Amino acid sequence: MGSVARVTESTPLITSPEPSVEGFVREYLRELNFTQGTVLERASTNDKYLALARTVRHYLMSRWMRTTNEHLRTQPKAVAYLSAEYLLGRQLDNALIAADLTEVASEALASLGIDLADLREAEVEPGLGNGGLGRLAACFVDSLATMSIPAIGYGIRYEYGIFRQNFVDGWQVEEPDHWLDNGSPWEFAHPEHEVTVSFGGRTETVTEQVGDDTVERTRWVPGWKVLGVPYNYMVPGYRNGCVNTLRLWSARATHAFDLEIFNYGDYAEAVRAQTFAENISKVLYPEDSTPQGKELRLQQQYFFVACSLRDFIDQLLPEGFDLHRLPERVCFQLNDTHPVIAVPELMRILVDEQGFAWDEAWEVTQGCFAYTCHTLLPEALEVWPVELLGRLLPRHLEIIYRINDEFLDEVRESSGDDELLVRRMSIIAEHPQRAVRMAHLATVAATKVNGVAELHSQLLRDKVLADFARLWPEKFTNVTNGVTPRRFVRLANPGLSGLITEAIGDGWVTDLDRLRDLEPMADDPEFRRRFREVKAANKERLAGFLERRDGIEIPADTMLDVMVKRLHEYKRQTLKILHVVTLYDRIVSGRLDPEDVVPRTVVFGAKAAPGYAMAKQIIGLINHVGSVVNAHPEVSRVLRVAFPANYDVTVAETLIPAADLSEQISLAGKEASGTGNMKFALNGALTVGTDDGANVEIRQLVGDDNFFLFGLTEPEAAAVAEAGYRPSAYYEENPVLRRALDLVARGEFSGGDRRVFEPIVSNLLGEDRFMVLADFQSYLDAQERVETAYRDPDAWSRAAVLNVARSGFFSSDRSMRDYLDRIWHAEPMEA
Ligand code: B1H
Repeated sequence: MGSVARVTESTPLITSPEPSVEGFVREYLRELNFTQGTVLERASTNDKYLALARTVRHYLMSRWMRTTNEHLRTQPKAVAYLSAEYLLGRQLDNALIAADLTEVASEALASLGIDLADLREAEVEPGLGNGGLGRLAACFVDSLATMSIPAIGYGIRYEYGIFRQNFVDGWQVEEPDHWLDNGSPWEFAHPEHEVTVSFGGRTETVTEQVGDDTVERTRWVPGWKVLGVPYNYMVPGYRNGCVNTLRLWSARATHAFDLEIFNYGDYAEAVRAQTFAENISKVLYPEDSTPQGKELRLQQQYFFVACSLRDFIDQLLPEGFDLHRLPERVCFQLNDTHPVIAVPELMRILVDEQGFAWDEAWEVTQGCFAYTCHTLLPEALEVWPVELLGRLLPRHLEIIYRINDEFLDEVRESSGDDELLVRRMSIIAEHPQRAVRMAHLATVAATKVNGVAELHSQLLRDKVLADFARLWPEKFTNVTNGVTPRRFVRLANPGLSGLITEAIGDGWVTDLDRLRDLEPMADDPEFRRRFREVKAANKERLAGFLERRDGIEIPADTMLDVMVKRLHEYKRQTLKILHVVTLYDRIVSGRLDPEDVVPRTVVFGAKAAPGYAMAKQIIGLINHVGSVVNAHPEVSRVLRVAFPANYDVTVAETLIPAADLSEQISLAGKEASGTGNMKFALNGALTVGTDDGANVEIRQLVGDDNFFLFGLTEPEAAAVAEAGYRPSAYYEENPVLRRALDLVARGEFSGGDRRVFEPIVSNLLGEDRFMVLADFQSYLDAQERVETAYRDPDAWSRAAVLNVARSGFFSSDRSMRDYLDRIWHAEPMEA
């Protein structure tokens, strides 16, 4: 703690080797022999992979050191991205591509009789996130590095990431994700930079003499402490010399804590205490969008945020830096409410530790934070019971109360004491229990609040945070999400990347708007033919992958219809499966000649939160429908269902480039943005989708002719809900829907057992909160249009190419530019 000197001047660096095949072989064998401690003949695949990962690091190392030194030396305004999740995906290929080393490495390994492709497969991806929110953070740090923005990502080094999903008889079973077991060659532990984090205890008031005045100060007397050890990960920019840092914190027991107990002679208790402390970074909570108010989760949030603020102030600012000027040096971007406890933490540092007056501290704090909201679902807005927060962080609770008091005074003043409004806006909710509303705290503290797509930001202003938007209209802004073209096109789709580069040069990788230059190619039959070739090859690659990985067989030459995302009722996987059931029913009952059906393979990928019973039921339904469909001799000639278990970033990278049709079918007004939708469009899939989240912007850009729109709009859905939605009316009036639901209800997919899927059926008929039945017919109609369009390969591939050409906007580089212009006001470093 503080024992390590700050780097203020550049020390001499050993420079990274120049890339050459011979050089790479040398570096590689040195790693294998000297670090891995083995020889080629006896090396396991994992040995070879670890040696390769470390070798690749050599080539990025001096860029990393140089980038870090430059940041420390020039002290530019930096972005500190605070996120409880980073869904990184495999690191090897990304590092190779960033360093432009793929060919050198591949040749070097080949000369040693090693296939690079085999080693890629040995990497277990760090799954330190649930879904879109965590993957977005990973895309953002990639873009920040590629744009040479001084930035650091802060988060948690979970020992267990998102669970591994297995299916047993079609039902989800979770297993722990031992991602660190085979070694973690991409991280650098720095125990010498450990940070102490306090919890519990009480507060007390002390009187201090300041000059002639006596002042009262509050002091936190904590009950227990843990240590945070930083683990650094390289975040390489794409071939630009910049390598930023992702710093993830791991919890350890404090030495003092152990000693005290050891002195009592209770060894076992001391070890137990250690385990208790280390539990904090043990496991990622697997809820996507509906947080459970668990104590350990609040501990995680405070833990990583306290470590990160300390680290930024102590390690990244020069000694003696005047913290009044902190907003000139940093913007802490809050990725949803999970890190919002950073707000009272910074206040505590400034007021209690630095002796700032409250108002001064508040001004600094308000200048340092910005908040991104990622949801519209009321149940997803985090609240912490006051009882729990006060027990774990008593000083922070006091600070939150004072922030609230002063804020509510402002509300009273501006509203003429509208007490209803005051109650609605209060940071403290009174019902059903007294609790801290983290989104309100974030909104009050932040310089800017942004939604993640145009529609979402509008709904935040009009509905979710409407009172706040009326009070502070200028605080609210939008930044539409994006995805990194490096991983999701260049790395995942080498075939398409090659085709694009041949046509328009390789500038698109870092300037995705250039994809516009492809537009004329959409009318070139030869280009379309080659585009189809690439698609076909990607389908073949996918078929091989699923065959090897899951033993799933995918027929060649069918329309690949893909729905991959977390399992959630609002995303409406049930709507998709009801479409499959309808096709099945029509064929089996002889109403539809299989000859008239466009053969398609429907692929699902989805994890359900382990405690989300309905989501797990839906997974069971998909698998059971799939088994019946795939086993049916007539139906399976034209319709297949594939549901590979454990959908993750690695699966996404082979699946998305092969897709023809992208399913984005949430009820309008529920999906904040979606980012899978962007990845599909960029890889030349057409979207069938509702007017929701970023679908709205995708459709505007690619054009109505190249997008299959269906369903209620958000205002329509709101009106239906207002008028009193009756799902059973749709069931009664639509025979096609009735037949499909009846099949499920009668046990067609559960061996005749009507009880198995009864909860799904009765939920749809009784409540159907996300209006699956209301949108059913419109969805079937859209799928008819899909079939018609797919029958004309030339027209389809024209539309697909236009999707690629017009989706450059969805690069996360563009998202970064928007954050820089609207929120961060930071500048790129000189090259
Ligand atoms: C999104 C979450 C989320 N929104 C709570 N909210 C979590 C909420 O662990 N938790 O408790 C975890 C995740 N994730 C997603 O963010 C939205 O649903 C997507 O629409 C959006 O594209 C994505 C990125 O903005």
